[in-house]
Amino acid sequence: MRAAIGLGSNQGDSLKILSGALHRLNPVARSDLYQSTAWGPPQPDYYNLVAIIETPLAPELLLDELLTIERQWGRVRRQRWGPRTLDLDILLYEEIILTTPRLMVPHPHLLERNFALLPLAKLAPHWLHPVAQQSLAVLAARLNREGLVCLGPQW
Ligand code: A4P
Ligand code: MG
Repeated sequence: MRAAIGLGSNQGDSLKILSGALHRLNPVARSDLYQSTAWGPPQPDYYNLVAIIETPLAPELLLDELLTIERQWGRVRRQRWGPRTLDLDILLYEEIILTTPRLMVPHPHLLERNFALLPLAKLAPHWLHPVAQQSLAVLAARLNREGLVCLGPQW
């Protein structure tokens, strides 16, 4: 199954942490690295990128795997939308719509976050957002690039 994972970090050695997480995810495709103004309470800028993975895991089990990777990098959950060493979000999972107490897919903020949607739309422009019923390319064209700086492929 194909899933899109958003990676973010704004604490600790972010580039090393993201590179380590990427290694664990073993993606079939990955975006450039971006620096982006924080969304939520005032906090340092984030480093963000997006990865597409092929996984045999069902969405809930994939979430467990992502939480394990987050913990491995010292993630401590405090404030909602607050600073973090590593944040891994399931942005899309095939064209599935899923809402459980632990998991919402597509990610509820994907369409408003340029640091998630723009890199993902570049990797997979024809992927259909199952709620919006439009391709990522069409949806990304609506967003501006405010606060978003592309740092290139990095590793
Ligand atoms: N959860 C539900 N749906 C999902 C999903 N699709 N993917 C649940 C992953 N997790 C999902 O997550 C809390 C719980 O959400 C998870 O345990 C899972 O059961 P969390 O990462 O601790 O999130 P949070 O901080 O409490 O809130 P939220 O809404 O999940 O935060 P986000 O959306 O992860 O946002 N600004 C920039 N520029 N770049 C960023 O990457 N990230 C955040 C965090 C805030 N501002 C940012 C960035
Ligand atoms: Mg999260």
